[in-house]
Parts: sequence; structure tokens; C-alpha cells
Amino acid sequence: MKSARRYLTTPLYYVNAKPHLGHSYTTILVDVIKRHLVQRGNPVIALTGTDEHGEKIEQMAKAAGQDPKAFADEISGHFRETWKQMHLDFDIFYRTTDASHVKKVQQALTKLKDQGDIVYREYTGNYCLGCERFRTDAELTADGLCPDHQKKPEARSEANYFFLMSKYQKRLIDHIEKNPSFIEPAHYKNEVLAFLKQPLEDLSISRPKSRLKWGIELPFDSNHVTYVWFDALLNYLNATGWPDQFDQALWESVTHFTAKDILKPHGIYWPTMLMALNVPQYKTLQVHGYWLMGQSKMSKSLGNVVRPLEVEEKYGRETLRFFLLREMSFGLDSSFTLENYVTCINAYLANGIGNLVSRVLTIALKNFPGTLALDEKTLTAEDKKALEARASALSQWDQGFDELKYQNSLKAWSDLVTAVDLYVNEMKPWALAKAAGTGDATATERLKTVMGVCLRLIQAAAVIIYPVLPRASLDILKTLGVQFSGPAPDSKLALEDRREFKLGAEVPKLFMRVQLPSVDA
Ligand code: ME8
Repeated sequence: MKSARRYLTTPLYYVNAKPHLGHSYTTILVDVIKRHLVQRGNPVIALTGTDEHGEKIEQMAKAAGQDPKAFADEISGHFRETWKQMHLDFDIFYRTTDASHVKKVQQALTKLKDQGDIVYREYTGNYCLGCERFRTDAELTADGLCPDHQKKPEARSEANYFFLMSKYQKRLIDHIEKNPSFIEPAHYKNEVLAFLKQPLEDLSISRPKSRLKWGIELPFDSNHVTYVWFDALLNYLNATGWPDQFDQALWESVTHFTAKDILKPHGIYWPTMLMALNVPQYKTLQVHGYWLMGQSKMSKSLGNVVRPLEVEEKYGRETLRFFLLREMSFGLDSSFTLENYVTCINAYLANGIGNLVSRVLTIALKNFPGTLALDEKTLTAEDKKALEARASALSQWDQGFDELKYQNSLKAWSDLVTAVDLYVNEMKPWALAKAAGTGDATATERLKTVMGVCLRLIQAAAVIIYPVLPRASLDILKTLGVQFSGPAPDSKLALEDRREFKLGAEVPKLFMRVQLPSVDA
């Protein structure tokens, strides 16, 4: 039986500044989940990209003395290049300025206008430019500021086209209540349901060209452009070939990943737009918390950001992926501190897997260069017990992914590494090697068995951690001589009772111990 295809999306990031750690988290998470699903046999299509229209971008381009399209091209290029350099595996990089997107947004607008779901009227409200949306009074702080951008929204009054979102309020509530995994974790679902207790307002989906030119022109009124959220959300659907070559099965498998800042557009605007378009709902929206610097959200607008490529270069490849997944409890906020990052790298990567692989492979390569064959009959009860740690680590790993508790998965993996370390300490292979060097045949046999057990366990650790540390995992598997077909090692390889390891010539260099920069630096 062929496994089901899955479709995963990140938000389309605004091209108002280069990517920072917050964008990296969502993008890395989707890359990790994609790799995990591929390991379990599911073909996956992953989408990311850039959201390029709107007032915010128009203003930034103007300030930079650039044409908005040239400005968008440049920043979009930074996003694409950053993800490429971080080896993030995406099938689609979507841009909202592409001609095919513009055409499909206009098709959607025409359909909604023709069926009476879009009307023209006057509106007054508080507009936050950072969010590119009207904020209700209840959504502002006690001082009347936008909680995300710490700025007072502008009072605005203008005549616009409105999408009659309120018509779909009851259907949306029913859908959320009948499908508990529609918005996860549950506290975000509850937040949306609480919001829907109030009458839902209609959504202003156009801007007069007198105020904003940088947008998709309305197909039925050339004096207006489309509101950036109405334009951008459609990307997820358009990328599946909608409307003319719609891959509905792929669409219905979609999981959207976002942070909580854009819960409302994804939890309310988007599902009501889908209802109006008569398209099946997305499968799930999975919402994470913020990466904070101190007490504030890390944000382009606030300028308090950590750049992913800079830290990767300084602290080692793949260390950021591991840290972000290990540190954040999905759904809650986390603070980024260099202290925690450095401690995590040293504990789990340099002293953990790095040291384990180095100490075992140094002995294995020296004593059994070429091939190490493991005779099943020589395994002791202790060896067999040590090998059992593989199955429990794998099942806890999978369970963590299934329950959106990625921290638990990573913990199960580092527990496996610790268990192998303990086994090595108890078996003292260095002492066996010494005795073997004096011609003790029993010690040689026992050393071979102990090494074989360690290599099976290291194989399991490498296969399991593949989604989070793909390059380190592949380096280890290559040295062990473990080959596989397809794009990723199948997760079943973690439990393989391999009889023969055709070892490579060198111990792979995985992770270096790192230090905090000095206060002066
Ligand atoms: O909202 N912590 O784009 P955006 C965690 N264009 N995640 C963060 C973060 C932080 N401090 N900062 C950013 C937009 N993110 C719209 C989306 S989708 C059709 C349109 C991540 O550039 C997180 O995924 O402001 C968040 O939801 C997204 O970047 C916001 O990106």
C-alpha cells in the first residue's frame, strides 16, 4: 500500500527585512517534520516563500529608495539563500509577486464578488501597519498599543470592499468544535473559539490606490488593490494547482505551521475564505509560541534579532536546529540566550553524541579496520538488554512527533546516547583492547562483540536523529557502512540487527565544544 502524501507549509514571510531566528524556527521545524515523515514512508511536499505586497513593503522600499519589486526581489532572495545554506529541504518557494499567483487571486476575487460575498462599504478602525491589519480594541494593550509591535495603531476610515466573513461564523464554530485537531495545541483552538463568541466583523479586503499602489489590482475595480492578507493566504491553495489543476487530495492533507502572531488570519480569515470558495478545509493549523529576547518577541520591526547563518557559522552546523527543537515547548514562548545555546551544544552534541561516536569508533577502527562482523551467539544478557534501548527510544521519538512534543523526542534520543555511554563505561572496551593487544583471544572476541553492540546502538542513534541532524546522521551512517536507498534512512533501520559493519577509514568530526564569547566580544 502506498503511504499517504502530506503537504506542509510555513507562513510566507514579509520581505521587510532579512530572516531571523524566529523565521528559522518555523522553517526548520517544517524541514524536520518533513524528514521525519519521509523516514516513515510518507511522500511530503513542503512549501515556504515570501509575502511581497502591502503597505509595509511599499513604505520600506520607498525609504530604501527602491522600486517595491526590486526591493522584494532582493529580500526574497535573502530568504531563499538562507534556507538553501541551512540545507532546508523545500519543494516550493512561493512568491506572491509571481504572475500565476496574481491571476489566481483575481480568479478567487471574481468568484466571491459574483456570488455576492464581496460588497463595497465605509469602515473606521485601528490599523496596525506592523500586522497589516485592523486590530479590535480588545486586542490592544491597556495603553492602546499593538502587543506585538508596541506601537499605537492608526485610526483609519475609508471605503473599501469587504468580504462577508460574518456569514460563515456559525459554520466555522461548528467545524472547529467537530474537528478537535483543526487548530493545535488546544489553547489556541480555545482562543479562536473565545474570539468567535463575539459577532465576527466582515473583512476589508481592498485598499484604494490613492493610498496603496503595491498590491494586486481588483479584477472588478481598477481603483483598488487587494488587501495583503487576502492575497497571501491564497498561496497555500494556489500551490496545489487550484483552481484549474487542483490536486485536492494533496490539499486535504495540508498542515499549516505558524506562530501565534498570525493565529487570527489563519484560524478565522482563511477557513472562512475556503468556505466561500467552496474548497474543503485545511487539515490542521499547528501554532507555536514566540522566541523572545528578554521579555520581547524577537522581531524585524523591533530589531532585536539573532541571525541564523551567523550563529550556525560560529557555533557549528546543525547546532541551531537541535537547540531550537530541544528548547522550545511547542505552543509556548521560549527565550533565546547564548548561555542555554552553548550549554545545549556542549552537553548533547559535543560531549554527547560527538564524544560517544569518537570514543567507540577510535577503538573499533584501530582493532577491526575494514570489517567488523558480529556473531549473534556471542551476545550476553547485558548486551541484549543494552540493545533493547533502541526500540523504546524509537517509539518515544515517534510519539513525541505525533503529539507535537518535540522536546520529548529529543530527550528520548539523548537518553539513548547516555545509555550507550553507560554501556561503554561498564564494558570498558579500552581494557579489552589492551588485553587483546597482548594476544588474549578471549578479550579479542569479547571486544568484537562489545564494539558490534555499540555500533548497532550508534546506528540507531544516527537513524533516529536524522530529521534534526541530517548531515551528522549521514556522516555517521557512512562511517558505519550503512547504506540505504531513497532520500532518507528508513526509521526501521534504527532497529536493524546488522551482522557486519564495513567501517570507513576515519572517525567523523561531528561537533566541537564551544564557549560563550567573552564580555568584551
Ligand atoms: O506574518 N518567534 O510574515 P512575518 C517565533 N507575511 N516565530 C517567529 C518569530 C518569533 N519571534 N518572528 C517571526 C507574516 N516568526 C505574513 C504571513 S502567511 C500567508 C503570511 C515566524 O514575516 C513565525 O512563523 O511577520 C511567524 O508566524 C512568522 O514568522 C511571521 O512572519
